[in-house]
Amino acid sequence: MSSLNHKNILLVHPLGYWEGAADKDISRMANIMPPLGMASISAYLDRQGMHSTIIDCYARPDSDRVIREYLQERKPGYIGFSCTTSSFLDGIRITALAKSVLPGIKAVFGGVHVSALKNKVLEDYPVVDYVVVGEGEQTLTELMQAEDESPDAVAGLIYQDTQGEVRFTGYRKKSIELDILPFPAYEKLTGYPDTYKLPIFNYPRTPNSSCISSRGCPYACSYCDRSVFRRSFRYNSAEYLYEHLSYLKDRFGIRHINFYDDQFTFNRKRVEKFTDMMIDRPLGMTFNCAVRAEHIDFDLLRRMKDAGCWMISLGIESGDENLLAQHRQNANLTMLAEKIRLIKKASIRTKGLLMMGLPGESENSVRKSMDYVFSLPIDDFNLAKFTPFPGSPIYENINTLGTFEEDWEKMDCMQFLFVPHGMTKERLEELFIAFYKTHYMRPRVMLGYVAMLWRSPDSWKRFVTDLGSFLKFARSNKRLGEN
Ligand code: B12
Repeated sequence: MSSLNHKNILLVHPLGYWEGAADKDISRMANIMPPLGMASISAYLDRQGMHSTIIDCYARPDSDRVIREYLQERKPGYIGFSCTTSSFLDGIRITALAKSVLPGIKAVFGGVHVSALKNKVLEDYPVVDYVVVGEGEQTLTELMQAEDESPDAVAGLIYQDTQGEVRFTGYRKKSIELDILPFPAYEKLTGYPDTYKLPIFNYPRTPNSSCISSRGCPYACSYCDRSVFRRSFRYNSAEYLYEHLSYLKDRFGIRHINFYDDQFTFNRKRVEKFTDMMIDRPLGMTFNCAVRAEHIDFDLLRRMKDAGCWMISLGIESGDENLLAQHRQNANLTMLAEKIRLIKKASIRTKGLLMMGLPGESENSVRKSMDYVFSLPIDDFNLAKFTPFPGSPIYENINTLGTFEEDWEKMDCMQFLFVPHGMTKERLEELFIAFYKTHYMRPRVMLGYVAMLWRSPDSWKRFVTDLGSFLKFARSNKRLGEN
């Protein structure tokens, strides 16, 4: 359809939660985070002379109508989707809607789910025209520049050739140097920063935002899908990072940042430099980050505290060392406990990230996890229901390790779709509730939440405002999706 503008793309972040939970709208209420991958692509495209608009369905309850109107008025040549497993089918639904409005529009899918499934996406969902495997900035720009003429010359792309064969042009030879990227196009996210909310009790003040300063993770845990960045680990320099935060402060008034890097402290020198800059030229901002125990020590933690670090999350996953050793490298619970104590000693809040229902999980291993977590000075924790994602090493032989109901829309880590041998779904649910109940009933933890009245007043405001929905949600035995 020649009237379409091939230099224009509508980028859509579809909803990634199961319909059963959607009516409670807990996901929107609990935490809404900016889709940083799409915002990065959008800023990059604009710099290359393309036009892009972002519609984040999480932030726009009326997104179908907004999408339809945009397509009718602006007639973009492309519609692009950023999908996790749980949001993929919503992306497919919106593609059908888009093609009914603009029959010639091309649908491009990117993100973790399609990067893992590759050719299968086009084979099973003919409504999809292109899949971008891995980082999207350059591949999408080249695709839009090619205007359908020679997609075979665009690396990182899956398309259907004139014979109807689905082809992958192969991985891009070089990963992007992160300091050459413009800052994500936050300004294109409707209502940013106020529409976006970090999980309650996870920040001291507002406005706040999430941010990414590196890509990739050098580790290979059984449950983690690394199809997008594969084994690479790249990061923004301390200078770029400082500039990024100054920009967020000056342009949007952001006062707290949640870094969602897989390994914020992996490069010690970078963190030393960054913390020096934050101490010498304070921005009046605080931050949270996630680390691996191997990559922190007391000296670094003290610097981080002085630079504004408010909370550190640490992947514990399980308190059963034998189980842990089956799923991640360097499973050393003694070392992990020492590092958690060091974080507390540096007066930084700690959050433990755990999973329940991994292959090999038993009544005994859950008890061990509870004993372990409750023996530590952890302030908060998140217990995810283990979900085997396509692209994760464990996915390959998951059906030999238990029973797995592979229902993508429900794969939001809030349901036990996988039940390990020797366990039942009902028992896992009971243990899950027992884990949280025991945590919240402890006097130290209760006092910690009371202290949040002055440490994170906005969280309490949100909690009280949304109490009805929280209670309804708690009764339905689910836990908010967060990490
Ligand atoms: C931040 C984060 C969140 C945040 C915010 C998510 C959001 N709004 O984007 C929160 C906490 C809300 C969250 C929630 C969940 N998350 Co999460 N999250 C992440 C995390 C840590 C970083 C994502 C990110 O910003 N990366 C940085 C950007 C630059 O990378 P990117 O998004 O991948 O984008 C690049 C490419 O993928 C590609 N691309 C992306 N979109 C598009 C679109 C087009 C058109 C094109 C061409 C290319 C393209 O180009 C981008 C730039 O190069 C990742 C792990 C990771 N390190 O990536 C997990 C991760 C994405 N999450 C994961 C999961 C499981 C979830 C939850 C289901 C679980 C839960 N309960 O927490 C929910 C569901 C959310 C949903 N919408 O579906 C899994 C997804 C696995 C899967 N197959 O689904 C990941 C991969 C972690 C893991 N390894 O297991 N998450």
